[in-house]
Amino acid sequence: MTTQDLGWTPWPAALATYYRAAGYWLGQPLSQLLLRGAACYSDQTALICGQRQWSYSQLEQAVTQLAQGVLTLGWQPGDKVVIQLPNRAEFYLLFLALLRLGIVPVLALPAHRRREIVSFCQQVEAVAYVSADVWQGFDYRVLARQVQAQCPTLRHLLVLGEAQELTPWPLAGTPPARALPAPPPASALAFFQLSGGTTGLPKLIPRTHDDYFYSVRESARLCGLTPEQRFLCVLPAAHNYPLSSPGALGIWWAGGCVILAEGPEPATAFELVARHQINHLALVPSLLQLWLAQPNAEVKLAGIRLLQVGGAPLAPTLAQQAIQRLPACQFQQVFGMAEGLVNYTRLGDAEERLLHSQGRPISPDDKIVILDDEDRPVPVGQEGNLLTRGPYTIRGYYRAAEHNALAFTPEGFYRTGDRVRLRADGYLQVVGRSKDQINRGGEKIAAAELEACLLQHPAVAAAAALGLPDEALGERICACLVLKGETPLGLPQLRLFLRELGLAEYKLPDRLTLLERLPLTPVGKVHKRRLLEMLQAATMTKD
Ligand code: OOB
Repeated sequence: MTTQDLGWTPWPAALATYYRAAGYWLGQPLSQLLLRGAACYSDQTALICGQRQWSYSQLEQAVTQLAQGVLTLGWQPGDKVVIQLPNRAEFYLLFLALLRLGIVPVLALPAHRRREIVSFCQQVEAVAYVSADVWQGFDYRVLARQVQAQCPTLRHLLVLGEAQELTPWPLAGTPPARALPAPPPASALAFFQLSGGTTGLPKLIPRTHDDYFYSVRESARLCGLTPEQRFLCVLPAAHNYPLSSPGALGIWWAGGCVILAEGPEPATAFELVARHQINHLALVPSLLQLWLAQPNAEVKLAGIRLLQVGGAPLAPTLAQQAIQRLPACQFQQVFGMAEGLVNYTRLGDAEERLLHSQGRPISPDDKIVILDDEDRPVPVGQEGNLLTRGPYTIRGYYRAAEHNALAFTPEGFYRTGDRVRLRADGYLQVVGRSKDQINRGGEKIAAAELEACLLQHPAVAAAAALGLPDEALGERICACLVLKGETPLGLPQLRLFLRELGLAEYKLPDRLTLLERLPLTPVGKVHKRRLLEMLQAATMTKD
């Protein structure tokens, strides 16, 4: 099948052959992970969620049973299903059941709202949308009905919990214990991750069984995971980092135990750390800072043996604090992206590397290229734009030919939008980014998406969204607006307007600045760097 038929870009045949020959791609679907787990670690605990727990064989049985149930709904291999669930065991059960059947999930985050979910459902022509009933005060059933009104392909709105008139999960009746169809080929599209994005609407990232499985196995190996691992998942479970770097899937490859936390609040998370003898955490820098600021943090976290930090720039001073205050713990920086490439500092690396680098790639065949703005290679040690290609980095976003022509080179290298330096020791240092994206505590916001929403406000003549440096979150979102008339517009009103447009809460501006005009570049684009300097100068005079 061609790229056009599939909607996604497979690796060129010669490279695929090479990745197989090199042993990266084993030709096994991701469901193999679970079968192997049941065979190798059968009675050991695989998953804990609240008061419930599953051994490896129970997990495998529960997934098989759910897959049988899903078949009774009439979902077919190749169908797409948007999943939006909080950190509950059912997220993993459904994800694994769909992978087993070759039904392709789109992994939405609980924070997404109508605008994002409609876009995902429309892009993949989803047959179903799966959500919780109510979580953190938000009623997903209302969202589900709104989404269905805009997405005629949706046949089921499956609700975990109180479903009202929608389709309830647990599914009605016991499914017939029939044999499942053959699992999908490993080269097939397995599921979609979401891109932090740089454009008006979030792009979908097609991951295959072969490529993802490789990144999981290698991550587990180089992070030194063992059956003793007790991993507390505090970040949204669907995100690439807690799912596969090495995340829950890496833990199950290694025979360890995943414990789910509903959220990252220190009080509840610390309680789970104590109750379940947690020894492995994966955090973003803003959470690390918050957790270390809690009273007796070093006592409460004394049992941690592997502390991973990634998703956003980590200040060396904060890294040093963590290393000093948790001396029994291995510290690891993780610089990854849902598109593929993941870099880790290695266990046992010297402190200088742990503090000042973001690691090196998983695979010897992750090709790293660093180019200047004219696409010329820069010498080692010099800053430039990071491009990459390799056995688990996508070759194109889903159904996005126009954007792919910009985001990928003709040779298939992905333009990450990150500004990096390659050190003489082969490690990467992230120094900034060229992409117009805001990184708010690890959550990515495409400035263009927010700007498109801001421009929908009837009072707004021009809009620019910027990330302003912030002590706690790394960056906060500032909306800079030029208004059409004299009618004033305040931040609360603006946030309400954006919320009503159906934009996720984490994309709403933290700050609003009204200007007479936006500074422009010679070609008439908003001069973001100058705008940032103006805002910072204004803040300093105010202080
Ligand atoms: C992870 O994935 P995404 O897709 O949410 O975001 C990727 C982007 C990177 O391109 C980079 O701009 C930023 O997030 N980033 C970092 C970083 N890790 C990610 N920037 C500076 N330092 C780091 N350590 O965020 C992700 C995926 C897998 C593993 C870990 C993180």
